[in-house]
Amino acid sequence: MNLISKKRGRIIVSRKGFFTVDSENELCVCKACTRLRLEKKEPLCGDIVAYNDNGDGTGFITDLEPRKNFFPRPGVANADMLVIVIASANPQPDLFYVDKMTCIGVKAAAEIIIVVNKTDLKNADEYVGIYKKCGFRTFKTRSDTGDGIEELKNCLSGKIAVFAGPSGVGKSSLLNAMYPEYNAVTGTLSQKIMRGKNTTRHIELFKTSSGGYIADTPGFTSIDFEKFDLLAFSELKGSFPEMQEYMTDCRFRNCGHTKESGCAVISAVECGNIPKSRHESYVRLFELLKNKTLY
Ligand SMILES: Nc1nc2c(ncn2[C@@H]2O[C@H](COP(=O)(O)OP(=O)(O)OP(=O)(O)O)[C@@H](O)[C@H]2O)c(=O)[nH]1
Ligand SMILES: [Mg+2]
Ligand SMILES: [Zn+2]
Repeated sequence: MNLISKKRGRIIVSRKGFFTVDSENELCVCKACTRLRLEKKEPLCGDIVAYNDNGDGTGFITDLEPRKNFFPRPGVANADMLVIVIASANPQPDLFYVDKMTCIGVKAAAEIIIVVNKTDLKNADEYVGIYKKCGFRTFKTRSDTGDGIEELKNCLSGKIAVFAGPSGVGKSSLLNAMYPEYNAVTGTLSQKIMRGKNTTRHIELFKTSSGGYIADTPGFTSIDFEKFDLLAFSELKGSFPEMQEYMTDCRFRNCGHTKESGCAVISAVECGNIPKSRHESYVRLFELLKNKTLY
């Protein structure tokens, strides 16, 4: 007969209602107990949970500890970092996408890391310059030669990091370069679509050799952003860290910082203290979010 014991651990895989909980490297595949389901408390990857271990590799999650934060899509709790990966070229960076992602990271109070990969294809200084000015930590990498990989790996050490970025920028390649045991699928989109046909979508945290966890997620798409109310209009002004110090100096107290006269944010853009592309993204988001009913 197996003895049930009470344990505490972190969810590292969520798949079709089953959760793999890691407790000091011992894995237990759990279901959520009925009470949690009735209370609509949905366990997420990254959650610290209390569970009953049946002693045979299965168990029941009985409680969720309070979360530091969570990313609603892809569904990861307690992330320390949001690592936004772009390529210096191929695909061409979509800065509006990056800026939407930074807003989501700021809202979750996760540290934002910007990685510009494929620096062999084009000089990455322009993009790195933009995001350094915002106060984000930035890295230039090449996953084929390993340039910048060690620095990025050190920064992730001991942290829970969510990787996000458009398809093809090299997220999986970077993870493979940092952690050879990771074995992520890389390659062209068409190859992946073929492969992806039979693979179940699930969310998984990979435990790294340096004591942290990585979520290599398909990431958020811009459709998610509009559909899921990831950011409310009332949260927009607080979502651009580099603008905060100027916002209090505008002529009008209720300044929208989009085109008002006497706007200190616009002056800072004009004299180069705030990157122009960031302000353009702010204005686009302002227009996008202001007419939404749900704030
Ligand atoms: N030139 C160059 N190509 C790279 C570099 N890193 C990755 N690639 C290539 O870019 C392509 C896409 O890489 P992946 O790692 O699959 O990209 P991904 O971001 O994981 O893409 P999704 O899984 O679709 O989101 C592959 O063909 C890689 O070989 C790099 O530093 N330089
Ligand atoms: Mg990938
Ligand atoms: Zn203003």
